[in-house]
Amino acid sequence: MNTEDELKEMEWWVSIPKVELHAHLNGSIRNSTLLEIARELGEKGTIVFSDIEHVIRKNDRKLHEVFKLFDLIHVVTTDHKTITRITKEVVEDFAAENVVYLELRTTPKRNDAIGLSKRSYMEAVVDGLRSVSSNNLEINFSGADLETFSKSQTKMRIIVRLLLSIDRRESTASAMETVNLALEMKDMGVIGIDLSGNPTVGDWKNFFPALKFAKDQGLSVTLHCGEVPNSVEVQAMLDFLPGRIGHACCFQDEDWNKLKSYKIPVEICLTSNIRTETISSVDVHHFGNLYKENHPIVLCTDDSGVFSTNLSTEYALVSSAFGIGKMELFQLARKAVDFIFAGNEVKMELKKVYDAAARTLK
Ligand code: 6MZ
Repeated sequence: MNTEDELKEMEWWVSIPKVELHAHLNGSIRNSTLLEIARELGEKGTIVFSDIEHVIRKNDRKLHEVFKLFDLIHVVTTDHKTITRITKEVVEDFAAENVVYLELRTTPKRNDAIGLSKRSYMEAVVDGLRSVSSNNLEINFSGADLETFSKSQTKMRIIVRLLLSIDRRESTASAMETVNLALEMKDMGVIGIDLSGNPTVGDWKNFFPALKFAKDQGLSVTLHCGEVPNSVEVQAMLDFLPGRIGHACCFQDEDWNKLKSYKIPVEICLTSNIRTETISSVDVHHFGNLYKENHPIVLCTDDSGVFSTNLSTEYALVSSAFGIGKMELFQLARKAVDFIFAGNEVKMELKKVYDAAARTLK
């Protein structure tokens, strides 16, 4: 394929409506923004810019290095003003490539030194969402006014909902605090809980009480599951019957059997898995088998900033690596609507978006 054909091909993947269900806020920051903020902090003497610059610019990171990078990113981004800014930019970037529904996840953080609480962190995120609407982009994030929103024909539109992440480093009490915060912020677009963070850290038993409480209270739950080999944990996670799981890279036969019999949807993060070497190459990625068996799956980016990708690129990659045609992948994108955590009203709205797109696709 020559460059012109490649560009046309990519335009097509950008043009189809897409649903993003696994995107971490601080992993999705633009590199340019990260470097700009780091440079400013360097000038103020808060950090040494050159120490950070080469880590940010580095592209091939193994899984354990990714978590070191996140600690660094958090030093640079975790204040109210920056959180508001990056939330706005991340949503705008997804909207610009026709992501019509985004479940954005982030870990509420506390830093007493700068007066940051988990709640004020999340309020800064919501401020970022509020500031998204502009002349050419409209956002619906709280569920209110969905009817008016769906009638707007002139602007680009994106529906955003929030998932609060529990970091595997957190204690049970801290995880419980996050779940209570999620319940308090239901009317601000928070619909669920995610368990993430370094998979070699922490114990399922510590998170279980908070996750069970979340589920009992009607919050949806998604779990990072099987990023490293740990069959005991994977089995316990699957038996918890989460609404979805992310990754599923290091599964044994018994894990696949259970996943498939429970029909738990899997958030597939191809580029992330390859870059972190949790899967050795695209052609042996479990996407192939799950797609063939018609298991519920959704293509996602994970950390578009950290792994220099976007959702359109993930679709293009799947198409070329597995030889799947455009219309088949359009149908896969549409099917993802069934696995979102938002309710039926949003699902119906999104199906309308897909039906309209199907009429104009070439
Ligand atoms: C596990 C991950 C992750 O929450 O500060 N995170 N956890 N596996 C991954 N795959 C590579 N990618 C990101 O976003 C960054 C945080 O998300 C989790 C980590 O806890 C990371 O610190 P927020 O917005």
